[in-house]
Amino acid sequence: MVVSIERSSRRARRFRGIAAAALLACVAVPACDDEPDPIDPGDDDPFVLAETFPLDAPGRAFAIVEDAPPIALVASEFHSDIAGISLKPGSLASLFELEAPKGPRAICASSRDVLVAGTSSASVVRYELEDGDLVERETVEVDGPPTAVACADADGDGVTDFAAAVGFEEEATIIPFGSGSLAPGDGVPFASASSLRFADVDDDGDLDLVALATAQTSLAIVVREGAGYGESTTLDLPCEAPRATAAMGSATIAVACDGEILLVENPISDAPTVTSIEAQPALYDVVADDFDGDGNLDLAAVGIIEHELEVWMGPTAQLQHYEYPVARGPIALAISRSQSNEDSALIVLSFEQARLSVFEH
Ligand SMILES: [Ca+2]
Ligand SMILES: [Ca+2]
Ligand SMILES: [Ca+2]
Repeated sequence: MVVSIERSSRRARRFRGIAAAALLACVAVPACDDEPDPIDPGDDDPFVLAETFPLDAPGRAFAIVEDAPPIALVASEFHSDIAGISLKPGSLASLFELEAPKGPRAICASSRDVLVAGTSSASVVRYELEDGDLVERETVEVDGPPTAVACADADGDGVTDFAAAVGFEEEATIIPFGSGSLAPGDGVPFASASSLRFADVDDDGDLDLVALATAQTSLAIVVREGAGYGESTTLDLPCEAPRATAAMGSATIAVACDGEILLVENPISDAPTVTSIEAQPALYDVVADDFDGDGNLDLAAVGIIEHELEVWMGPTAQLQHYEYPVARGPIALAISRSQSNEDSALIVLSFEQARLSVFEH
């Protein structure tokens, strides 16, 4: 089933054009070593840049394991390694560096379980965090390059469930794996996915799968039915260059596009609605959660042209907008809420300048 969706509002975009090449263009330029200007937080600024951490190699993807303290896992696609960085407030430190499956392009974490997509090696590897170390548990070969992975406890039984998007173009599928293992379930055909998430799109309490295809500007949603998954619904997105998604509570998906975030409500109903929030060009990642524990869902996104972290604090009808400069080439964003619900941190991975930036609430 393919569903077309209409926007509920349109807003002017400040800038158009994607410069994926710009991501790489700056690596050898001395000016890239410049740190962003220090931020003078206003009285009501919800976040402050607390710390930056230089990485040995530019990271392509990262995930946070909520240990005590939390650990950032940064996958370096070109060096095929995974760096573990302790996010202990005030003293970020390198914990370990381990060999990854070749070309790690995507990584996810849930509880102490970690999944890594080895894109060049057409394999998916499951790790577990044990005594502060990442221990390899299982490797499966898949029918094509895995381009995205997802980890979450989809059915609430305390055991992590895994999924991967595998292959390009006509050969591409979404593979739900077994509970706690990488026993492959039935693949669901979908265009090559750049991102894959567990999210409760039908608001029935279990987590469904949401895949995003950047080239096709479409979402595929695979609803969980009992212990398995049903057929997929495809939605064409009314935006340009969508690169990431986030679950915004139940039944709403936030999509990071060029110059806007789309909020897609009730995506599997007959009439999904889309609201556009104006944002910087070339968004690369988005997260949604209640950052400050006030009961309203909030949003954050990063973009690779203006090199900013943008934050919108809820309620959704009256979002307050904040901007923070970050190290060049911010391509990934995650929330860490290990300290307490009111004390979350936003962690930004910058590719060009090979840095992690920690914004504390
Ligand atoms: Ca489970
Ligand atoms: Ca569901
Ligand atoms: Ca909030």
